[in-house]
Amino acid sequence: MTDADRRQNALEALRSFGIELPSWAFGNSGTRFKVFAQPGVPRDPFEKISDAAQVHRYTGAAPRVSLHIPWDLVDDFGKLAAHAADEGVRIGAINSNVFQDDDYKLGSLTHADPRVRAKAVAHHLQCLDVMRATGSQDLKIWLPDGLNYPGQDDIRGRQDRLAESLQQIYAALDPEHRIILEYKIFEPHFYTMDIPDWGTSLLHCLALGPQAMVVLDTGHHAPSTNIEFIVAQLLRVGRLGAFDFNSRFYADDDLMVGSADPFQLFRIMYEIVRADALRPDSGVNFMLDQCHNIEEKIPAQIRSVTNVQEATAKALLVDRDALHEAQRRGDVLGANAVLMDAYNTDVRPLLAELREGLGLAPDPHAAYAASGYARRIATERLGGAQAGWGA
Ligand code: AOS
Ligand code: ZN
Ligand code: ZN
Repeated sequence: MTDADRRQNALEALRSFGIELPSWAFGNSGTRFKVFAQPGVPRDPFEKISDAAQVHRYTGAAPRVSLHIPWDLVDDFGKLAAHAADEGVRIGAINSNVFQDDDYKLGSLTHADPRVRAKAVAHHLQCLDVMRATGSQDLKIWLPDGLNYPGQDDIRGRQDRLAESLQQIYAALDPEHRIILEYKIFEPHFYTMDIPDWGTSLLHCLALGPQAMVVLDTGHHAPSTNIEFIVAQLLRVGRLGAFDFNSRFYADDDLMVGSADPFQLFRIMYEIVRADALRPDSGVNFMLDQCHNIEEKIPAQIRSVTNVQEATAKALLVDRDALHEAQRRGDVLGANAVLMDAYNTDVRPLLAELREGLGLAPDPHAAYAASGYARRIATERLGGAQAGWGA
């Protein structure tokens, strides 16, 4: 395949590549020290979707928005889905929330008390109803459950209770639904989490059945974990359901994807391309899970989308024949050079061409800045409480 052919293939693959945005990226957020308010921030889930739609309008690559229940609770979810359609986007994954209720202090789906477990299961069934009303297919489960002290509870008993609770939720899925199950090494608990790693998530998914898949949040690992290895492994067994993309320097930083380590993002996307998992029907939902504390939110989401697109374009430009040949010959330096050549390519002109082909401005950042939207929402959204990272 020639360079020109690879370029054409990359353009074609990128045309149908979509990244899902989190509704909570558009609300006010901060750290545990302070939440910073920004002018024009959405006052309700409808306005969050309108803001997310701006990102799609200028990138052409962000067609869905994940919701969070109860932060995005509305009386009429059909109306919210219709609003999304009017704005040119769709509702994506529905995130449950079992981390803000006193009942869940010692666990939710793993809790020792059957009453608390039943309440947590019922919350997930409510999320399934939201999925039915919005046309969403993914129920995203991240559990805050875990232990702070050795002996605090029985590690194995908690796994058994988790399996049983998940089974009850799984049994309520419609045929087109999936459970996507996230893992996290630590936080809010520090001795152990109940789903601390991809192995635990995968074991639960395998026990549940084919409609259960693993979510890989790029910020949820120990430093220097080889994340692309996990990606390759989960793809091999057909259980990579979704990403929560973000960037981390230290822990679960939730910063803009690709900002700390664009090379890691490229390596991850190469494994995706290698497995032909970029296709919209591959079953991998490419979501962002980020908060923007000090930077403007809509431009930060645009930057995140373009960062993922750049890493993906580079991954698509890898000369895989040359790489395979070098690997077969045992040419260590040659194989590494093939990968680095693609990584060092400036793909911004390719992405500008992609956007022009879609009828968009070549630079989405400039186009959004020129649109006047930020000024308009700052003036129009003066009344009412602004939505925060939570409600
Ligand atoms: C928490 O650390 C996880 O990343 C979850 O995906 C969580 O639901 C998300 O950050 C929104 O709260
Ligand atoms: Zn996450
Ligand atoms: Zn997280």
